[in-house]
Amino acid sequence: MKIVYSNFVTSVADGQNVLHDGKPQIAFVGRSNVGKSSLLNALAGNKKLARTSSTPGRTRMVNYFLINGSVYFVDLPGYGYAKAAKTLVESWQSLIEPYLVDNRDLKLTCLLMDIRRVPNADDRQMIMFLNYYRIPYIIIATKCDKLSKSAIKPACRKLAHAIGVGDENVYPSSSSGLGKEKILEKFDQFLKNE
Ligand SMILES: Nc1nc2c(ncn2[C@@H]2O[C@H](COP(=O)(O)OP(=O)(O)OP(=O)(O)O)[C@@H](O)[C@H]2O)c(=O)[nH]1
Ligand SMILES: [Mg+2]
Repeated sequence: MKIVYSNFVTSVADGQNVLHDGKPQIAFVGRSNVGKSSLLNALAGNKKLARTSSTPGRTRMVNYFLINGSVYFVDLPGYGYAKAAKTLVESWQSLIEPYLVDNRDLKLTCLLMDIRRVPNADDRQMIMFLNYYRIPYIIIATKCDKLSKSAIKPACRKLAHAIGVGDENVYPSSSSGLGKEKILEKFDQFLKNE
């Protein structure tokens, strides 16, 4: 997939109003602050597309970005932000879950995990959830620029091992564009498999 243009379409604050217009969707989920919005921007080659912030909890709605006029990248609120436990439960129940379950337009979910961190209970719950509902997903390891080049592959392997998936399902990335080609290639595969 070569991304030529991208634009913001809409934000949805209520799980009842998620968008279904027949265009395929690729979603970005993961802990708050893991780098979902930043990765989406890196892939699209547009730093101003999704809002990013060093303060966790920046993305609070389901945000739809149209890529090349034909595929949505969907930025979801993060989970696991301890200081906003109540809001978190609310956003999970009111947005993340209704977005993901029975979403016929959702072709792939990218579950993001910080390459430097050990998966926590929230991440494990997310994986169980994706498995339970048979939602196709890949793992994207974020912030790989924080590691030396030689440390990236072993760290991805360790992450794969920790969550019980094959090494080939973990894709290294960074907001500077590392890993972008392979991730976009993978997107193409899932979009073709309709
Ligand atoms: N070094 C480095 N920092 C990153 C990278 N990706 C994101 N960040 C930083 O991590 C912080 C969070 O990034 P966001 O993209 O806003 O994270 P998010 O997952 O969308 O966060 P929420 O919307 O709050 O759930 C920001 O300060 C980013 O600059 C990366 O690849 N490398
Ligand atoms: Mg965000």
